[in-house]
Amino acid sequence: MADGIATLWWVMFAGAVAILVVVCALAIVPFLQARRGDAVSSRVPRDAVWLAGGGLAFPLVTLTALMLWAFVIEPIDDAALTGEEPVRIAATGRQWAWTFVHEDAPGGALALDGVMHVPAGRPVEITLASVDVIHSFWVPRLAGKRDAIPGRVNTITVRAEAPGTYAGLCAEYCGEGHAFMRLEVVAHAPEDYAAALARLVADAEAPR
Ligand SMILES: [Cu+2]
Repeated sequence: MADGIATLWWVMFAGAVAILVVVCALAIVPFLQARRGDAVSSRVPRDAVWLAGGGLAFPLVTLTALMLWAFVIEPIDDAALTGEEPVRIAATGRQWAWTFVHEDAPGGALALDGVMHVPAGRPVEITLASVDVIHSFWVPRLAGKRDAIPGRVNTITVRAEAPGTYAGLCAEYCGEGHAFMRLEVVAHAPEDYAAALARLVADAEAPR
C-alpha cells in the first residue's frame, strides 16, 4: 500500500545517497594522494580487488537486499489487507470518466460518476474494468496505480486509514480528455458509512 511504497522509496533514496557519497569520496582519494606525493601503487588495492569488490560483490549484495525488501520483507501487495471482509466497489473507466458501483449500498447497487464512498479503516476491494481503452486507477495516498484494461477485470484492494477526501486520477494516457479524468475517494468514519450510503441512494432516487 501507499505507506509501503513510500518507505521503499525512502530506503532506496537513502541507499542511493550513501553510494553516491562513498563513490565521490573514493574518486577524490587518488588526487589527494598524488598531491601529497604518495606512491599510489602502494596505497590503493589492486585492480582485481576493485573489480571483484566494487563491480560484483557490492551490487550483488545491495541489489539482492533491495529485491528481498521489495518482494518479501515489505508487503506492498494486497495480501497485507486480507483477513477482513472487504467492501466491494466496481470501477469502470471510459473516455474520460470513472463510474463507481457501490455493491453494498442499500437496495442493490449505487452508481456514482467520479466519486467513490468508502469506510475508513476497512479494506475496499475495487474491481477495475474499461469499456474502451486502457485507463489506470491511481489514488496516490492509498496505493500504487493499477490498470483498467478492456476485456479483463483487475482488482486492487485499498484501505483509507482516516476519514477524509483522497484525490485520484487516471494514470495511463487515454486520449485528449485524459488530464481531466479525475476521481475522488471519500472515506467516512466506519459508523457513519451505512448512513452515508443510504443518503446517497436517497439523493440518487430523488426526482429532479
Ligand atoms: Cu487516462
